[in-house]
Amino acid sequence: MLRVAVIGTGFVGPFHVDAVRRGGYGEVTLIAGSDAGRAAERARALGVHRSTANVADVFGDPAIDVVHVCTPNVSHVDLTERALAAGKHVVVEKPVAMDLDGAHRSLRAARASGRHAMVAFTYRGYPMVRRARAIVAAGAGELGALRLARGQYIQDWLSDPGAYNWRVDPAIGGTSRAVADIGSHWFDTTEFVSGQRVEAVFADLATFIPIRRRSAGSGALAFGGSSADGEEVAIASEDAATILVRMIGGARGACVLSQVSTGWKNGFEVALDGERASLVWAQEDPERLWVRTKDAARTMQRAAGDTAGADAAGTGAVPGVPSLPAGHPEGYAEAFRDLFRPFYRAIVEGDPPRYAASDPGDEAPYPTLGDGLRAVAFVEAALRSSREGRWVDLPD
Ligand code: SOE
Repeated sequence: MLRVAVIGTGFVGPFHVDAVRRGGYGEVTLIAGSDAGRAAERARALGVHRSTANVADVFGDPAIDVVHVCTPNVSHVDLTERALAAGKHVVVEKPVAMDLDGAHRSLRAARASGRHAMVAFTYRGYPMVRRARAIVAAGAGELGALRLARGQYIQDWLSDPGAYNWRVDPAIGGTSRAVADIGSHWFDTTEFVSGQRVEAVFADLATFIPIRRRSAGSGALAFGGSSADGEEVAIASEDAATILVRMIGGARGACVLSQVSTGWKNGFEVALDGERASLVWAQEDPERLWVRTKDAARTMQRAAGDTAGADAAGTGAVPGVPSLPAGHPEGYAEAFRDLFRPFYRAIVEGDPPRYAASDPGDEAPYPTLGDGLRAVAFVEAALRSSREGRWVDLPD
């Protein structure tokens, strides 16, 4: 049984703990966080026996095989490097780094370590996202040549001035907010489903709430609510962005990203318009995939085996995995479980680790640090494009 440590006591850590347990991938033996009390409380709440405020306890424990880095963005690179140097396999939250240099450092550290390392691009874990990818991969089949990649990722948890969280602090969250936090998901899922790479972006970033109120302890978690008082803090990172994209294969696209779209909670949508058909998948209705042709619009739903077999190829059902049969809705939590399955399987089976960004036709079984780096390149390109008012290429 693999031993697992989760570093981070915020919103996403419990989903990692839950996924490891429900997938039967390992035993979570340690929770680490910068605050001893919070780490202990979180460990108690999740039924994990040990907690620490000293990350050295994680890296120095030879019994720990896998480390999940679920901390604020600023520490992703450092913790990834240290975990890999200590011989651990690593799962790191997105964005893998706050800038491209950091993403390169993590990728280099992974290659040097020979360990498995992945980035938690959650939405690849949904069965209907994988189904969409399979439909597109059928190429000449159902969709035909891709014309447009469209979509949105809109939320409202930062939509009023009393909503504050580490993500709005550039020193902790990074220069970019909406693009890095949720735009990275749109970018990755769109490239994953379409099998095509974005080559250039033209972005317009907007900050609608230039001053927010920060009160002690308020809004520590994503979706943590807002507070009526607190000190006023000037905000530089973007609340929202509209981004045009050009894909290498000639397709064009656009996405709207926002954390201030009142009434929208996790409105993530990926849409691909091909010459013969169009696909739409929406995270808030995740078990359905819309396929539209000139004559008809139909929805596809999860079929038996879609989740149990959710490795990169969409095959290879794993006996004993507690997936629900089709018609029994699964969602966000299960996406983490299914995303991590091929990663843990690769560790157990001693498969060679993969580091490069996924290539259609030669895809890694899990999102690699190379994929994570691409998303950081997207964020940097969007920032620069918005600053300079021009198209900016992504590096190859
Ligand atoms: C907050 O915007 C957040 O928790 C993101 O950080 C996650 O990656 C996304 O899945 C849900 O929203």
